[in-house]
Amino acid sequence: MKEKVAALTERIVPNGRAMILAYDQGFEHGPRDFLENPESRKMEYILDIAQKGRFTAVVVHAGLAEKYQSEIQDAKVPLILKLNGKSELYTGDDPYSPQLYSVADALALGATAVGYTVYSASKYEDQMNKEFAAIIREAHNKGIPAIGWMYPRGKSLTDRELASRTIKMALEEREHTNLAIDETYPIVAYGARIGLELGADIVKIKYTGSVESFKWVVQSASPTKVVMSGGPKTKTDEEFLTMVKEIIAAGAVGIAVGRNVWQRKNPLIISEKIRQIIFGS
Ligand code: FBP
Repeated sequence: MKEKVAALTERIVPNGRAMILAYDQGFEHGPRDFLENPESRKMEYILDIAQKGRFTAVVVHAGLAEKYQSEIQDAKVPLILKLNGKSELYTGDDPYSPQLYSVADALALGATAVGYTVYSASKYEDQMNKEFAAIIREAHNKGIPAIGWMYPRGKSLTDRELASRTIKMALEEREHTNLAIDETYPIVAYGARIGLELGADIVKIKYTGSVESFKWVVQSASPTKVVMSGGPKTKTDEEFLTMVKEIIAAGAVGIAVGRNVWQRKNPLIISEKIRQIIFGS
């Protein structure tokens, strides 16, 4: 099964490089993300970008995967099925994203890999670690890779009185950067490392703002592969492309991006520029 997992990982990360199109935001943020470019509300539009932009995979929840199963197959873009999810409507301090679908569902829908978000630092982190560990075990037994959205988030990150040593390091890092606490390298590296310790094949994480700090994050996760999460649309293409250049220089295999592609007026232009940086062609 190890060989099968490696072969499917290679499909998403051909020649050690990945360019994944994320489209789970309709659940995580709601349709407000589509207002910027209303065409982006349609799965057909996203699949067209994925195919013409030569993305190495597309991420969706089960509802879209089921409704567009044949279109996804025709587009020949590997599917990553997101197995957990939560909306932004509940705004409590400590997030929990429950498992909603299984590895078996993913296989039935023709997925090449499964994805799961872990909010380390939430008071529900144990529950998410347990669910993700069970998913990884089952995915690997069935021969498919598992990808962790490793996003430390929760009240502990901001409660100075209870701050752990890692959080104190993060607070110090924040003193001389403009980063949010969950973008500082001690926190991002910890989340990425938990992904490795749980057995994830790829982790999707936030950028830490510099090549040097991201290098440490990539090294902390190794041999688990690292992709950068896109984040909100930047003001200019250049701003986003610089981040892509920096994470590649730091040793990441690529990106898993949504809004910075499909919220732009011409998503294929930025896709091509991203491709040049990641694949050099
Ligand atoms: P974007 O490139 O649009 O940021 O998408 C990456 C992603 O991880 C999505 O897969 C997910 O829906 C979203 O970000 C989560 O965003 P947030 O960090 O706001 O919860």
